[in-house]
Amino acid sequence: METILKSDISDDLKQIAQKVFEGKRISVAEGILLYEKAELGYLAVLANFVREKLHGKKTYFNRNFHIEPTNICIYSCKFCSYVRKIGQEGAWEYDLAGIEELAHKHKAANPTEVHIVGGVHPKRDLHYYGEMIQRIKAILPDVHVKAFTAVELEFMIKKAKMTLADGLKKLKEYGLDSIPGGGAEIFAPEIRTQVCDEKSTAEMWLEIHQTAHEVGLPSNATILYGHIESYAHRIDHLQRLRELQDKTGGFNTFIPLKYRNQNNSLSELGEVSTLEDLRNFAVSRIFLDNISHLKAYWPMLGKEKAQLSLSFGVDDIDGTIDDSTKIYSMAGVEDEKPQMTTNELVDLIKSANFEAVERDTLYNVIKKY
Ligand code: V47
Ligand code: SF4
Repeated sequence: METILKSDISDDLKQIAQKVFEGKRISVAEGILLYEKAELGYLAVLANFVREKLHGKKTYFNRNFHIEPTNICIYSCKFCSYVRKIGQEGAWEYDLAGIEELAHKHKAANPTEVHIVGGVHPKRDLHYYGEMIQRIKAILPDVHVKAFTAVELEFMIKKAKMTLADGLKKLKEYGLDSIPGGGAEIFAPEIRTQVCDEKSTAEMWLEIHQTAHEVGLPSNATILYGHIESYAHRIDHLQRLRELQDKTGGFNTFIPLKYRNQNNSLSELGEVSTLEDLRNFAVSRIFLDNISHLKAYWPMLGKEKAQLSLSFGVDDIDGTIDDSTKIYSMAGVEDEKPQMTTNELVDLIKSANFEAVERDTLYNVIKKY
């Protein structure tokens, strides 16, 4: 740290380092400056300082699987490789019996979490998904149900003609335990309207998460980066999350999702470099001083890059997955069958000199390795 403060870097970057070491919040302008001017090694030192202050060397993972009930969606986000319309080739929709089969199939792996995420199906409302949760919990009574992006929630609650608060309370009664971070994409309207014009607005996404926190449902947050957004747009996104977190404290984890470019309408854009991924993790860790955890979602990033990210502020690499998600293989990620055993996750973490900790969804420690 001393070296950073004395070294040959600009005064504005030194001031940012000073603030970070003193535990002070950095401003929007300083966040943009970090993206634009700071070298990777410099970002790594600052991000790792924040990470170690919060979590030491602990690196979290869980035993989870996904259920993707359907890829049929009323929207057509330009970055989405997974969406299909009713009757289109490649469309799928599980009925409730099919969902029960999936729960049975994954039971043997003894998961602590099921993550449910899918398209916004035109015919299904809150009560259908409520029954889905109940049937899953009848098979897996102790599993934590982390389900439905704000975009799916907005539609299913409106379709059931309920207010946001009543809809979320009702889902909680059905057994919903928390909300995943998807659907946030990028909040800045000038970019959001270009990449996902039709789906929930930024304001609606934030209102749903605020309401969820108020009714006692914790949640995660994401950003979709590496397409047509600028650094200022990324910081604007982080700033809106930081503001909401100041109000509610309901976010557990922030998950930057790298735009993957196969089989979608933005394919010609290409993908950003690993260097950019690491810079993005580091700036997120430094800027978001009030969200405890930073996750590298390995099915999206790849195992080795997820491991590398642990030195750039990341303290969580998601879970075993058990080959249960198609979102990323359809967008071009090499790993066609995403699954890791507990031992593989532990090895990945330990071989990078971090401490592996199995957690539940809310970061209660299950086992230290
Ligand atoms: O909102 C869609 C993203 C998200 C692409 O809360 C894409 O723990 C990259 O939110 N390239 C859904 N990303 C997944 C999600 C998530 C994943 C893991 C953990 C958690 C959590 C949440 O997937 C969507 C969208 O941003 N996405 N297409 C693509 N081509
Ligand atoms: Fe639908 Fe989600 Fe794909 Fe957008 S990202 S088209 S909301 S499934």
